[in-house]
Amino acid sequence: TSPKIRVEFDQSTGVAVLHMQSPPVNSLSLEFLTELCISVEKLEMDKSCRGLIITSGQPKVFSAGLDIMEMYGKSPEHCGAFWRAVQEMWLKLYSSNMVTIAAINGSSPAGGCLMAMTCDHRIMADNPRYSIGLNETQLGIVAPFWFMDTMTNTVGQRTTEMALQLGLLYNPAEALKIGLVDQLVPEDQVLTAATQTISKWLAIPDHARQITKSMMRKQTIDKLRSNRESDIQYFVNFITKDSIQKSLGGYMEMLKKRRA
Ligand code: CO8
Repeated sequence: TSPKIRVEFDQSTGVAVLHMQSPPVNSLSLEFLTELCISVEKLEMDKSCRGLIITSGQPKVFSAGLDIMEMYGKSPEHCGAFWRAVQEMWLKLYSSNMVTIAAINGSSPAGGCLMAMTCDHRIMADNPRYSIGLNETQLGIVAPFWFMDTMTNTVGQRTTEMALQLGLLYNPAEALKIGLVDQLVPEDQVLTAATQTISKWLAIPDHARQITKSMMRKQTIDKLRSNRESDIQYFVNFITKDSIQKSLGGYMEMLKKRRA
């Protein structure tokens, strides 16, 4: 199979651009997550790489979030392995020492929004057809505590409480207003703007910025690190329930019908 991740590293700036290229919608499958984690880990270990821009190589979509097919009709063992990979992605990105920027050039629901929220700065294409948010309740599922924590850390308690219960998806203007994204730019300028913004972040001494970032995020990260196994157990029990499987099945059908 062709690679789902393409990394371009510019030695002169120390910035890597990670292009997600898993057609049609960059859904986060086990294979995709494994490849993503390996790529990020390689960059993390490369001392010359100081910044990471994450973007999509697919038109109209940043990432559709978790691959629903990895959670639908699968064995508990499979669901467990999948969930461990989702945790790993979040841990790697949220605790990265690099400056991370999400160049959100399309819709970014659920797990896609989570991935964007792990970054230090979010730039979104100013196209009202795109949306971003944690819409889990709309699928009849519950965002795990660390999804909630990440959103709370980004936009605050009250906004998160409302957004999560209603499963809100925000258009770019609304997302900017609540601080879910930091900057809107015309669609064809997302990557250019990310490159400009990252150079400002890179002007700060690395060690001071890195320690500050890790102090700010430590509590949230430790909470998952020390509860990984029970979080996996909880997920597997939840997702394999008949009622939840039924909701997921109905949602997939709705996605397909919507297009027909
Ligand atoms: N997983 C698997 N397949 C998907 C997904 C997905 N997340 N999203 C889209 N697809 C499929 C579609 O079914 C469609 O398949 P087909 O070609 O066979 O009909 C194909 O991808 C293309 O999709 P669209 O035609 O819908 O493409 P559009 O460009 O019109 O729209 C969107 C793109 C906006 C991304 C749209 O596809 C969409 O809204 N997708 C659903 C996004 C979503 O709700 N994701 C939630 C995933 S759950 C999650 O991330 C967190 C779960 C936490 C679990 C906690 C439990 C305890």
